[in-house]
Amino acid sequence: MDMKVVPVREGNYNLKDYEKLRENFSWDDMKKYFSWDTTGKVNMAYEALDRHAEDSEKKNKIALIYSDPYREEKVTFKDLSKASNRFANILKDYGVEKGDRVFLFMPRSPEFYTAFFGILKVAAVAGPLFEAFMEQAVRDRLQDSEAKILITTPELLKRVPQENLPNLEKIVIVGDHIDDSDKYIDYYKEMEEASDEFDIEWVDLEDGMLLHYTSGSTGKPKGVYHVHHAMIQHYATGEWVLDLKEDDTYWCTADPGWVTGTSYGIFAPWLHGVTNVVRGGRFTPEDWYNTLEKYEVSVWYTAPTALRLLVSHGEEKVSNYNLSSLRHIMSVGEPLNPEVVTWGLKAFNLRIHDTWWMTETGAQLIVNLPSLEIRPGSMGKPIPGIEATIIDNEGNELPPNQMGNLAIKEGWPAMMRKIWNNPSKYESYFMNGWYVSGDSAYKDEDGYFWFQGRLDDVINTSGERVGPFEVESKLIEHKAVAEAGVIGKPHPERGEIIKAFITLNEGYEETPELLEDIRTFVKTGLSAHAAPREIEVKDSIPKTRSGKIMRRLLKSWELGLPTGDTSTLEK
Ligand code: 6R9
Repeated sequence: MDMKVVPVREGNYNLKDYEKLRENFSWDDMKKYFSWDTTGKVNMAYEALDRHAEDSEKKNKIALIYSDPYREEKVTFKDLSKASNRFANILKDYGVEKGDRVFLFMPRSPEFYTAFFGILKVAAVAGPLFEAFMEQAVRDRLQDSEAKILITTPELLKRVPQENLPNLEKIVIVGDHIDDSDKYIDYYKEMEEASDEFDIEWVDLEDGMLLHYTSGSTGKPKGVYHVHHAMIQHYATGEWVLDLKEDDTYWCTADPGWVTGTSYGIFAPWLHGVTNVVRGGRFTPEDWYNTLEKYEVSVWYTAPTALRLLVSHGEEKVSNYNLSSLRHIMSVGEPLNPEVVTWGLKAFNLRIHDTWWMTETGAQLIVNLPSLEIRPGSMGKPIPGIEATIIDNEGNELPPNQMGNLAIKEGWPAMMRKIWNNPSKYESYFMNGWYVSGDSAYKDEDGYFWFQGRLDDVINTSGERVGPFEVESKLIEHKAVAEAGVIGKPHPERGEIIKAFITLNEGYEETPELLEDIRTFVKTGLSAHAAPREIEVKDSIPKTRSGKIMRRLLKSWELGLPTGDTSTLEK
């Protein structure tokens, strides 16, 4: 494999020496950044919001720049703090207490963030749901969490089940709604009447804050439960990885229905008191570049699927915009194809920094720090305070360059504290003191981690292990290929053969010659055994809302099997 390295760049970053950071590091040392170190009282909403609103120099700073095709709004720390006080009062009036689950089923908007902080201020547990969920997905989550209150919009209310939710007491409607039964709360009306003073509910570090539902390879989605303690790691990675500085304008493109949209769309930027851009609605490449240009975004956290879309629309587009404010780009959610890193250097003249973590881990664990050289295709190295390794199925550590299960030494601040209502599922993540990720990877001699696939996705063809990501990366280097999803298809002789689903770039048509050319391209560029024996052209590749290729779904289609839970499928 091509091992070109992208060296560290001076100037743009607050470079911190990796080894020095790791030396004698203790999470306890990070406490000094928070008021609870002296008061003993904690609440994420205080540290991320009210603290700035109380600071005479910060209070009138723009906390949130919200925009969608129909609306643009700038909200200061003070105003967001006051508004969330109002919402906290509403929740309290309706009897919400510490630990109650309050769910949000609504698009990104200033109201979303107001309500979110209001929930934390009463010490309830927030459960954000993707706005594109259909009724069954909403029901599963509200039932399992036994949510007491749901906040939604009139449009989305149609997808909120009205039966079999005995715990759901009230539905807050953000917008016009005619039904005046006392089940509904009119958001705008009550916000006007509520006081903007609120005594925040102080909690313990280990008290619950957030419930994110995520799909595994089997069964119903599981509720991953996070606590206020996580803020230490959000703050720390905000400094080391996001490289946030006082005057940054930061944009995380993720929806808060996904953990990236809360940990890094809410907590990390606001713990650092930076201006946070939120863009609602669907995007075109023009939209993305416009957003970066218009708000002079300096730090940008996005995902490979978005970057690949930009790549497919060409580098020339980038030069139509003034992106001179942009100084730092990061990616998460899926393997970052080396081709995209190379493209980023040309298109933005910037390194794209991959970061690896999971809903369960709550915050970044393996990253490309600005002060580390980038090895394209690698996820980077563990952050300070984190020990990562590769283990075999018995939980033994493996030497460098051997593929196995990526595992993390138990016990870091942002780690999930339970799986809601499912202790045995929670237990199943751990072995010999390691948190076992379910991702296959290897570590090179220098401590860089290389992602190979979800363990359940790894292809075994004629005894050769092939990571679908490697093949997908090669496929999209072909000039005709926009996106690719690769699976192993059972084969009587070879165990599995490689089947690729692809979409084509504009201007290309499916012909037998083109498919053969693509096959040869992989065969000569990667290896014969990695070349897909079958290629099928699609209009789109099924992905989760966080941008992961749903290989499981491709496989079910291929084998004519039931498709199982597809509630996180991007429609
Ligand atoms: C934050 C988030 C977790 C799974 C994880 C892995 C994949 C995430 C990645 C990556 C390769 C990266 N993943 N980041 N794979 N390189 N930089 O994505 O959480 O939605 O729970 O997904 O995503 O397979 O196990 P979540």
